[in-house]
Amino acid sequence: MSELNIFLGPPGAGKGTQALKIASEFDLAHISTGDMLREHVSSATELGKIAKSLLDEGNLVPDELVIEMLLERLNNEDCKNGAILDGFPRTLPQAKSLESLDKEFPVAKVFVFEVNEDELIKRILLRGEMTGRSDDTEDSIKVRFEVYKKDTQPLVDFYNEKNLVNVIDAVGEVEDIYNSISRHFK
Ligand code: B4P
Repeated sequence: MSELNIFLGPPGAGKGTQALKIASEFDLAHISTGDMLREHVSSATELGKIAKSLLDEGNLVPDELVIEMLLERLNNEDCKNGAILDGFPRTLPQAKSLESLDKEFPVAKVFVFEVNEDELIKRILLRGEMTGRSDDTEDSIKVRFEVYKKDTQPLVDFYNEKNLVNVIDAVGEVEDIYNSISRHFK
């Protein structure tokens, strides 16, 4: 049995930053569906060709494609000790797809990152300037926030009903936020 830990939160909330640190400290696989999709785009795979414009606009990639990609990834040897899911699930169908894996890959904890919108915009635009990431633009940010509210935020209630949610105040120093998450893994 390999436990899954879900990092849920709006774009720019620091999920990726914290997932990297927690995964490395506790020997867990770090699975970022955003990173995986960007790799598909840069290698111009069939999935990458479908995903490119959706990512750039700030829209989600269709559930069936992301679910298939995730399920395949969970077969990797590095998931045996458990994994951090960074950016998955993002919709109710995606969350339900995990329920069907409950025996082998139960969801152990869900961390909900809370950051106000002004701070999120600041972080994303700064990253856009520094890295040139093609979805870190004002137009795409607007869409990403709308999509988050409509499709992803309902998952907080979904996991609250299962008593799995830990709310994280994700504004402040990276190290302080890391400490508030890591204590749940000790
Ligand atoms: P992601 O790559 O997951 O992008 P995101 O949600 O926008 O998160 P991001 O990487 O910005 O967040 P982080 O919080 O780490 O997804 C990109 C796209 O892929 C989606 O829009 C969608 O199209 C597609 N996709 C991915 N998963 C999908 C799924 N399951 N289903 C369908 N489509 C999917 O960024 C934080 C930034 O803030 C960083 O620059 C960091 O340096 C900075 N930061 C972190 N902590 C900070 C702190 N404490 N203070 C200040 N700055 C901080």
